[in-house]
Amino acid sequence: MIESSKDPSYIDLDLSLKYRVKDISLAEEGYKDMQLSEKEMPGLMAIRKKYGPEKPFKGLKIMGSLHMTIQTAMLIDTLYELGADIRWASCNIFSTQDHAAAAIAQKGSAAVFAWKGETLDEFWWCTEQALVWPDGSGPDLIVDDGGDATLYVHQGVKMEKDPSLLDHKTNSLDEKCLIDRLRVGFQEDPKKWSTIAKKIRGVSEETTTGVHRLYQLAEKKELLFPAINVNDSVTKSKFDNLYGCRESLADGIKRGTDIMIAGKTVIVAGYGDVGKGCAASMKGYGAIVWVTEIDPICALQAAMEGYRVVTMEEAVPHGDIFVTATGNYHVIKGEHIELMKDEAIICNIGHFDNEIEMSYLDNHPKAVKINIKPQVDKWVLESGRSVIVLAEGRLVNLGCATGHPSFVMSNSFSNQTLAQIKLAKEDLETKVYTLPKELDEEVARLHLKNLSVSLTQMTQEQADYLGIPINGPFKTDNYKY
Ligand code: NAD
Ligand code: 3DD
Repeated sequence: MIESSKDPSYIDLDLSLKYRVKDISLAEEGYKDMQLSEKEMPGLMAIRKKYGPEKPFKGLKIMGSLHMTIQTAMLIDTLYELGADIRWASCNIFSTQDHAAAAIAQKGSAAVFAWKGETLDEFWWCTEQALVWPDGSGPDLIVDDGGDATLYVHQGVKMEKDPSLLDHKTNSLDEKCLIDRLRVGFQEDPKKWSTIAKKIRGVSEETTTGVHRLYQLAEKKELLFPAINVNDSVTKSKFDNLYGCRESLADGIKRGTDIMIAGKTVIVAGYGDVGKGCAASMKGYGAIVWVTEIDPICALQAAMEGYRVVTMEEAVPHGDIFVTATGNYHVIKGEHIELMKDEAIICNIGHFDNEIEMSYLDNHPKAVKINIKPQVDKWVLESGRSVIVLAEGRLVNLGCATGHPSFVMSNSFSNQTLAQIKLAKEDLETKVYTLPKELDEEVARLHLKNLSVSLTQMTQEQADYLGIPINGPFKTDNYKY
């Protein structure tokens, strides 16, 4: 028997809304900030120039679930200029820049439902508002970051096939909010999500964790539509994840705490693309950087770069600042927190908020939370020692700062736009794709001029010697940092 009553925290869909943002009067500031980004986003500008006239998205609806920042506003305007009808939500409750959301809302380039500091109920309401058009139809294409929009559709279809799942009890508030919404949707239309899923041409996924979820769906033969793994374009993960975090991690920590990093011991959990950028950043500030890793190759890389590689257990008594960058679960547990120095700073830069066991603090009868300022909390433990937790364990660079700068996001979002064009134009099989090397190199070329790079042109003799075309595609393994 499916519970008929709506949970009191349930928020009704209102498809008559053109947008819901924190403060529409911030639009002017948003426009100015977007204008400043144009010069820093040469890839997007070039793509608007090249594909704008043909309007590849004409007649197509695009839903986005991606941090609603100034850089994302520039992506939205690019998709709009290429003809799309767009609805947008953020993929994180803290990552929206309210002036960016206001600018998009006022321009009308997308129906946007996003504001900084959403509750989880509001987050899932925004996601559904962005997934459903006023006539009740869904998107043709999805731009996803972390996979929550893809999850919404897949869980909807799953529960329509087996309605008993709507009575599933969970300790996860995130999951509960989603199930509550799916239950109401099912009662209104038991075919809602199956109908929406049938029309979806595909999704392009921005980040490592979202891509991981896609491959898991594909492995279980549960993927409902084609997917393009944007993260593994070299000009995305070896730039955004690496160089983006190299700049935006420090921004987040400093805006949150104003802490001096030099001389401190910083523990970076995970030495993948993001962890490499984080470690380099902290080293650049003069910190002593220790790394934790599970992968022997990444651990060896960290050691060869001069970082101490330790276990979290070895690190906890020494760390002043802890950064998780693993995409994994409970990498910093309650037992670790209890052994940390007084007023150690803990933050996460991975996509989801489960890298730090926040439930240990939230549920501990003797742990007291003192809010210092938005997204900065001091937790006083039973021992009397305290820890400072940033952005409630959610990604610190977007929760406490404004994320990566425009130039590196221009690389990521050029890939996103090219992926969306591929999904719009080609009827693909339902599996996970990556973009061809040629497109990766095209994205790189679009960004060289801004850095006054003079690219060397090979002679035909050299190309013949290497056995590759004179203007590429070039070797594919140069970038394994
Ligand atoms: P990655 O797979 O390249 O690196 C993750 C690393 O963590 C791997 O080397 C893995 O071996 C290691 N790891 C896994 N579990 C571990 C554990 N228990 N202890 C220590 N190390 C462990 O992934 P990535 O591209 O570096 O991304 C990491 C996370 O950051 C993902 O969730 C991704 O979605 C997210 N991300 C965030 C931003 C941002 O702006 N905040 C940008 C890009 C990616
Ligand atoms: N991400 C980081 N900075 C961002 C920004 N300024 N705008 C939008 C998204 C931003 C997150 C991305 O790095 C995303 O690609 C990811 O998480 O991988």
